[in-house]
Amino acid sequence: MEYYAFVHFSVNTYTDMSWGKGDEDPQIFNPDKLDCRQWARICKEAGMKGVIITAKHHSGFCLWPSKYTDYSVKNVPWKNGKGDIVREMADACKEYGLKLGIYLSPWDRNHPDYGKPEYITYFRNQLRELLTNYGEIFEVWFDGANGGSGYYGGANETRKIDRTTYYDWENTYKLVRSLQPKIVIWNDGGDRADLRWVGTEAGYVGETNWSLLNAKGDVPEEMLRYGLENGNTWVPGEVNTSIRPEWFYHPKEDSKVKTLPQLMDIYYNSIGRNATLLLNFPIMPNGLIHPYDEKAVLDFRKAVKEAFSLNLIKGANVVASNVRGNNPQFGANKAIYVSTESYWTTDDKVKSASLTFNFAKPTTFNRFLIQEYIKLGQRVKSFTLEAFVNNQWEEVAKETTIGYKRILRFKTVKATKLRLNITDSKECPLISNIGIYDAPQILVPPVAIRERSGDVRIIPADFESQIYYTLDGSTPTLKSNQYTGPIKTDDGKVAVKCISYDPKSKKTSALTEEKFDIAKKSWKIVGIEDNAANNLLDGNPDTQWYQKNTVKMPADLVIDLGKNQNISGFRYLPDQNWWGSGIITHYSFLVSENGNDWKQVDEGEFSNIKNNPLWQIKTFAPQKARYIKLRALRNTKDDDTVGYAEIDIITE
Ligand code: FUL
Repeated sequence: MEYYAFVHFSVNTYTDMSWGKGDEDPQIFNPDKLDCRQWARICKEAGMKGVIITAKHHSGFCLWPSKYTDYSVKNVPWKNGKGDIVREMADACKEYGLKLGIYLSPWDRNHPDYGKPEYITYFRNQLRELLTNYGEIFEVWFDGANGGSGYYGGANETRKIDRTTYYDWENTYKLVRSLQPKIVIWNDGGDRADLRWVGTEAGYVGETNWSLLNAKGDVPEEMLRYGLENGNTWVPGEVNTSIRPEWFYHPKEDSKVKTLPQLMDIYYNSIGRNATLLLNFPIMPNGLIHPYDEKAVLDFRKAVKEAFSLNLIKGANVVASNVRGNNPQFGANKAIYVSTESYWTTDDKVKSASLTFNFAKPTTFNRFLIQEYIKLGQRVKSFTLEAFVNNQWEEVAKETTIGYKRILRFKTVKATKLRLNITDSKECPLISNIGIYDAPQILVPPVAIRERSGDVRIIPADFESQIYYTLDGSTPTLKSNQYTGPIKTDDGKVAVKCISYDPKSKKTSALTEEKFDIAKKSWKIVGIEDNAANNLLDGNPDTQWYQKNTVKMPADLVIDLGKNQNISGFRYLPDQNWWGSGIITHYSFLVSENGNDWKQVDEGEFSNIKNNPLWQIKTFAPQKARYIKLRALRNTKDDDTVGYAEIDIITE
């Protein structure tokens, strides 16, 4: 299916939280403009094949009137408790020719029995409702996330489950398959099912990407990313990511909708790397997808279509180093799509082979697309690509796996011939489609950061483009200031808007918008000698600092702001590396005027920080203070390491 949608909607849409706690009052749920037909129309126009709806997220709140709980749309103001969003979604999908998928969170922060065997019965009852009453379901999504704590019917406690045994997946899978024989089961832990998580929510999978894993045993994160060459089970990767930083709607992210270049990167790094793409729309409190998200996804659709509109390889004369039994059924020309059942292949046991394409005239291209005939398995282990330029062969790419689809991007070449060399394969290679394309360049918006000195630095994505910016809130144009180097500012807050401009194509990029709080020039980290600790104040998300071996949880980080400030919140960015450590999940925040007498002003969790390590923003009633203390209570690995990429405060 390649490409389908996620929609995230629940009670926490109304509380601006990433995860509901399970105690949200259903009375807040009132999507007065709810229109699943709008969601379906956008998905359809965006070229998607289906939609997966969060029928029940971690909050436990049900978007359908489940017989087994009152914590659902039965008890909300919307439609006087007579509505059913899963039904409306199913009807809209039918109308627009989309498939319907169901997300049902195993972790339920509302249910009193969560953690006990009774809950599994409840969970299966709900599954039965969802997989019986809404027609054909193409995919079911069993999220493995579990932060422990919850409302749990009023108990308000932390409950630990053993994720390898508690849910008894084997029997749940049997139930699912008996109700929906054609369904695809997604599960990121426990027993392997039909699709795997790729280990990140950032929108990419490994360049090497095997669709195999072993049916049993641990799956380290690294394996989620690359698959397992000799795994014994077919579990292709599904890249799940949101069109905004978070999964649920937050008004503050209206300026953070993914840009066209970001979405194109995601496309090449998911669909272009043998995975499917599951792209999420957060639903607004009024029940609609935001117009910015709609525009972004439709522009994305247009750009993908434009890039792949013309396969320039068609018409080339193709010669293969080997054709199975010299049989034209498997001839070299079958490497360019003829039908879903056609492919080029070699004699048995041939594990390296090449195809040479001779063009009638010099041909310009910057994309290469290739597909294996996947019904007979994923075979190719490595390949190279060469272009014949100025009478000699030049290597354009050297890669590993192909799979269902692989797309390569490279600098534009103009060649008279192209050669694909399959250099290693598990068995004789089977290639069902190849394409080359000349995709238009897309201008990437710049990145703005504020250094510790207070200077604002704007980083262009390439060498050719120019940057224009404003500091007064207005939208930059070519008449605004041109960026030439770090921008001096006073110590106060700064709002930067900037664009890239390519003088050659005369195109401008999407807008970058950043708001920075007071400068950190006079801040000091108290009691730390390590110079590297400055990394957490340098404005650069890619540098970090760890407290380890020296601290035990709870671990404190104390900062002297140099003078009293009116503080109404703080921001924490965890380590941005793929296997980042010391990621704080539970914290408290304290302030002090003199550095001795502390007052706790906030305590809580950073929801979903492990899978989506974004800026965590916490606010509280304004406090006058010169010292701040971020106390880490727990991290994602339950050890004593605390890592910080950045710390910032929010002032009145
Ligand atoms: C994660 C969840 O915790 C997020 O809230 C979101 O639903 C995402 C798709 O999966 O594990």
